[in-house]
Amino acid sequence: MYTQSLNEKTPKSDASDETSPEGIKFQQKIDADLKIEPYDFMPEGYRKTLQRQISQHAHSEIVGALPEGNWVSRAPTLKRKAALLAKIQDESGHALYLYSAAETLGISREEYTDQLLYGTAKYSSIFNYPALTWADMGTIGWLVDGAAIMNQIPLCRCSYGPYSRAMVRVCKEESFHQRQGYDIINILCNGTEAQFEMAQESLNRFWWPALMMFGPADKTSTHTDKSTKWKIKRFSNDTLRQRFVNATVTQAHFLGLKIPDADLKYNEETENWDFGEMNWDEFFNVVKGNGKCNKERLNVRVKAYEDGAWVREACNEWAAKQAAKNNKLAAE
Ligand code: BYC
Repeated sequence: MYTQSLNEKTPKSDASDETSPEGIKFQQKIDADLKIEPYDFMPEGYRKTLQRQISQHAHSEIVGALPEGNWVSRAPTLKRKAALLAKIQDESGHALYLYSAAETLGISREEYTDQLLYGTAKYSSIFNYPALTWADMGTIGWLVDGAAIMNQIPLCRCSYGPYSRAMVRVCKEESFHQRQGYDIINILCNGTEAQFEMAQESLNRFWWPALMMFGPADKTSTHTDKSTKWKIKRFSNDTLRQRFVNATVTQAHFLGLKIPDADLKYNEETENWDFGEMNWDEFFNVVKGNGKCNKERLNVRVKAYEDGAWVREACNEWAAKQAAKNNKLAAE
């Protein structure tokens, strides 16, 4: 989509450039709600923040398909199998748009992949939890894609053009994913007692990890201030988390499910659902790589990448042969 941007060197700038005349103009553009495009001037901090966030987002889409891939062969009906396959395909597509948008910032997709597989790049904490039952496919769609939509709709208005445009399509597809998840849970909740219990047990395991997707509390978030100033972030982590809780509690109650939080209480004054304290030790532990599935998820990706090396080599050989043939024809 944007790979032509790699053909020429993207303009770079030094670290102090936020206060330079170009840096001041850049901020004025952001303040006026104009988009920043790949060849425009941008401070190095802005570029780095976007490289980090967009690539983390792309990695999340790829790793996010792994818990679902596990359930394709075990989906209960052909309809469910087809929907799950379509969802996984959509997620691979999201990763492609996002890697393409990230490439416009001067790092190639291969380098981003390297950072994930052999470096310290992150992906969303939520995908380090196992999908143990069929109900988890419903909960993941309902809560994980639901949280993703809450976080990503504002990204459609992000100041960086390629990222904001990629997010428009991503959000439309996430909306379908959220509905298919809610539909699975709805059917289970209206089924047998055992099916209802399966849905409740799944909600019990995924509720808090879904809230953690929004990132650390505002007071400990390291990037929010700068990202808000640059209009990469439109709302803080806590604001979006609260909106998600407000929307989801009502849905859970409609289904007859109980949110696993003894402190959950409607606050008439703020018109929000107040909720209990998050287990931040668990969050940071997962982010550091020590969650239930971190090692397994990464190992699967490394194996897939290394097993596919011969395909990449064959494609490069073929492309080189074609180029040589075309050059020879052109010279005749
Ligand atoms: N997991 O300063 P903060 C999806 C890291 S949905 C892991 O608040 P920021 C999907 C953060 O990177 C999921 N790490 O950061 C859905 C930073 O560490 P570094 C993907 C996390 O960036 C269904 C540190 O904590 N969505 O793809 O301002 C199926 C401090 O945090 C997490 C996106 O990526 C976390 N949950 O705000 C398939 C959306 N939270 O980098 C796929 C785009 C925080 O300094 N991203 N950290 O070492 C964002 O909106 C923001 O990056 C976040 C974090 C709100 C996630």
